Amino acid sequence: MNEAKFIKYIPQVNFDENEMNERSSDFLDFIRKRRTIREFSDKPVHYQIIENAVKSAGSAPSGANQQPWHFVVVRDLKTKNEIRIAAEKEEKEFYENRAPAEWLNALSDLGTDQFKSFLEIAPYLIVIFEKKYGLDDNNNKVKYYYTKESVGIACGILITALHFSGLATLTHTPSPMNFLNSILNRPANEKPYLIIVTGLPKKHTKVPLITKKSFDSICTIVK
Ligand code: IYR
Repeated sequence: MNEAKFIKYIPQVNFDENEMNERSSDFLDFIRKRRTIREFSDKPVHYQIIENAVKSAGSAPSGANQQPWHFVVVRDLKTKNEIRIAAEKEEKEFYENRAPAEWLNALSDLGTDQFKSFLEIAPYLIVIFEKKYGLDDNNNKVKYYYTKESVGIACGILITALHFSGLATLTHTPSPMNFLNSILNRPANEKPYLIIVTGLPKKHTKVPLITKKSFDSICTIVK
């Protein structure tokens, strides 16, 4: 059995209660301004912003600290075009044949369709892969734990970091997404999890008039 090693934990922040209240309320105002957009500007975005956001995501907690994620940042237009073509093929099938009426009805307020020009127009696609298992130096499988939960948390931090930097995002999930393994040359232990499309919004773009559930309906307090 390996001996776990510990170092002293130094709290990075030490706010008084008023400051904490104010910060939590400021954060709430800020995060509520996040909206998923579907029309992007083609204006370039400085690469370092994307790298910093991915590094933020990579700081996420994960099952047994196994960090079961891989991020592919795509700026190359030819690759974005290949992804668009493959995604639109799946989406056409989804909207025309695969999606049951109930699903299409659930999407009706969002104004989505099979056309995904944002995959080419937005300056960056960040494709997140979930590592279902690891590989050791001899290429033997290493079991990974809670990979879905871990990658979900990392994606939440990624979206928050991009929003904090002033960029807009779209969480895109063409289904199935396995074409991303071949286009992006990723190994079989990695399963595409999400595409985060990011950049600046197209001028005057609109977002659907939707609301979030009330606090009382999403939370129960046990006193
Ligand atoms: N993947 C399709 C459909 C879609 C599904 C859900 I659930 C959404 O919240 C939005 C879209 C598409 O991208 O159009």
